[in-house]
Amino acid sequence: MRASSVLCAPESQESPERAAFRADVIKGLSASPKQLSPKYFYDEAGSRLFDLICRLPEYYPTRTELGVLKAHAGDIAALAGPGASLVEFGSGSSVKVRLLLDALERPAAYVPIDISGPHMRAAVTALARDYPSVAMTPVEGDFTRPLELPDLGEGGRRIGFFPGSTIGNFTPAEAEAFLTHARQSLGAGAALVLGFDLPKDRAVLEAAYDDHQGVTAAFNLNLLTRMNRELGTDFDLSAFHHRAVFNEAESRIEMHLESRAAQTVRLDGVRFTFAPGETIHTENSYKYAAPRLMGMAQAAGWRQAALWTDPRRWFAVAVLEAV
Ligand code: SAH
Ligand code: AVI
Repeated sequence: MRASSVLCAPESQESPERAAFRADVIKGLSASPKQLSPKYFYDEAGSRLFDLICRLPEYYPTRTELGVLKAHAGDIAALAGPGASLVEFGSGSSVKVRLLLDALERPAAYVPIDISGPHMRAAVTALARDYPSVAMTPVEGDFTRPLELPDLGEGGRRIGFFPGSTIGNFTPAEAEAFLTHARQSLGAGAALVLGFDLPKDRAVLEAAYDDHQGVTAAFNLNLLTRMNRELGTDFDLSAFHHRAVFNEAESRIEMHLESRAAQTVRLDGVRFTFAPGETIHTENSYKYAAPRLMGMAQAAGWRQAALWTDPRRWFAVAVLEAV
């Protein structure tokens, strides 16, 4: 047996996560139109690029949500009560949770959940230094699957935290299913602090997802780099370009990787062909009007306890309570 064929026997050596990634990519590139889940953006480079996106002048969601959270951290603390535990879905660099930890009365625990394990753990190590009295139990995993949450005891209230408008990266049906599962896993008496991006002018939206410096393009194209490295595909990055377009009928920004020419990409000996202009649909970012999302939350067993926006009404933060 040649050494190269040993190196090319991925099925026998790879982790369950890598095997699931491979299977999803084969399925997504075989579909018409071609598509991939945005959860695969977040390897270490993708998580770093996302942090850069958050600081871009065009990417208003992060700083707008931070403003809303700052204005209402005291209200959230009053709703949460003393000794609460926070569970953040898709915690990233754990920046926003600092506002809640600062405002809450004796917060007991913080459980960040993220698919980007090393990035999450580095963020939590820094956070733990600043909040030594808060028990921190990071969970690496996919929050769309059943996850075992650490035992948070019977002390204070359980508060789910789902900021960033990450809920917009699901389809509406997936978003409702997520809200249902979150209510079940957080349990009776829980609350959920949910940040979501509101519909607005197309030009503002498209600039936010296609910035001048090309950081969002790099974030999108990094998915090809990741597939080449982890799965052994032979994507030529210069043969694809980033596209972000607001699909008004669906009220969502779509990100695509568009093929500049007719080309073939190989994975495990299978050839995937691209016509010029054909795309891989890599992300949706739904922009929900508040009544629509609150209707979905209600169907998932939550009642609205509070809803705040910024003065321009670009971004909303809701507090939901389990019915
Ligand atoms: N909460 C932070 C980060 C949002 S970015 C903020 O508001 O700024 C979205 C985060 O969710 C990323 O850190 C990404 O790694 C994580 N993520 C995306 N899909 C995920 C999934 N299916 N399961 C777990 N984490 C996921
Ligand atoms: C994580 N998520 C909410 C971001 C968004 O705005 O949909 C991901 C992102 N994609 C491109 N820029 C940011």
